[in-house]
Amino acid sequence: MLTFHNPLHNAHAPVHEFFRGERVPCFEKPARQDYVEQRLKECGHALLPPNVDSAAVLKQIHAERYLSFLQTAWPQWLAQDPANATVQPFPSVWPVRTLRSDIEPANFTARYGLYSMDNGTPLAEGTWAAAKAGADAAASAASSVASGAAGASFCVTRPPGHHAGPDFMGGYCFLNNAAVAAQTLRNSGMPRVAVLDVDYHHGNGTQSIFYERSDVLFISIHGDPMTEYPFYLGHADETGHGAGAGFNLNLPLPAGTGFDAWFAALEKACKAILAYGPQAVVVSLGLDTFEGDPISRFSLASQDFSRIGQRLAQLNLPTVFVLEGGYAAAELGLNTVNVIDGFEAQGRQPS
Ligand code: OKP
Ligand code: ZN
Repeated sequence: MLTFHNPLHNAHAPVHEFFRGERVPCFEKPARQDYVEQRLKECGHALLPPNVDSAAVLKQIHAERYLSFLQTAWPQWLAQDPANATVQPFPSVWPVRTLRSDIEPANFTARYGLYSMDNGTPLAEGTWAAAKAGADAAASAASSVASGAAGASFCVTRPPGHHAGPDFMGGYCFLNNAAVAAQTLRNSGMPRVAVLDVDYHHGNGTQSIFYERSDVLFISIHGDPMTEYPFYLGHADETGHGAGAGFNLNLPLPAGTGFDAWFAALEKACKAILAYGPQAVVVSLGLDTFEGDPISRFSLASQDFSRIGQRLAQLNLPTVFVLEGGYAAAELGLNTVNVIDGFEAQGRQPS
């Protein structure tokens, strides 16, 4: 497995987020990737820097005006008041139903809200640099599989990406790294790509990006949106639209779900992937299904992640893993390596 990483992830380091009405230290913090890198190195996995520029692919999956906003958000925030250098911006107003989103207001906070689905995705000075380098790492991991240089690859990155939609950030996500990987595989000439999202939270951004397309199948196993973030998408009746009808599969599970029920959902997902007949699979690998996760409510144990890796290898398809969530930072390295080792051990056995 070739492992790429985001060398600039540290540039994205906002201080606070809102949690139950209080400002608390960010759960999505640089230490997460540091722990993963440390464990990968200990286990003999080399970390490669990105070698592909994702700029063109980003334009295929995100709106131009959203990308421009992200790229210039921090300078605009400073232009409003130089004292903002040490202040973290948060959106506080959103164009919900009946309000206009076609006009970009001149006010910075209004534009921030226009391009956000929540107030839980704080911007920092280096957000664009970090997010762009992460998208480059995802494109690199996908390219290595598309070229046949690797049968499987892994993209270690933060901030995560699967909540980021065509023209909005949300849920700590800015650029949709899994969508970048899937689109990169499509651009290489593969007719069909499957995205399997196993993060605790529904991958609303990825679903929306591909909802009307039949060339990318999206499948997600996640906490039931009736009670879990992102709340407003991720129900079982969302099956795709237009050309994409039948190419979206949501498998919501109740908070509290343990490994057996979770694995049964994974089995359904694997069957659907094989029925689709893709040339490659992108795995949006969130590890916040872990029992020790501070913001999620499934109860998978560290050793369960080896079985997940093993099962995914049995698909016997070119595979690109992209790191998403996982907030028990100290255990994130172990849980990540367990997926990789389970995947690779399976590959060494006759199936
Ligand atoms: C991102 B990923 C609200 C805190 C909750 C939403 C969780 C985002 C999870 N202030 N934020 O899917 O792991
Ligand atoms: Zn998550």
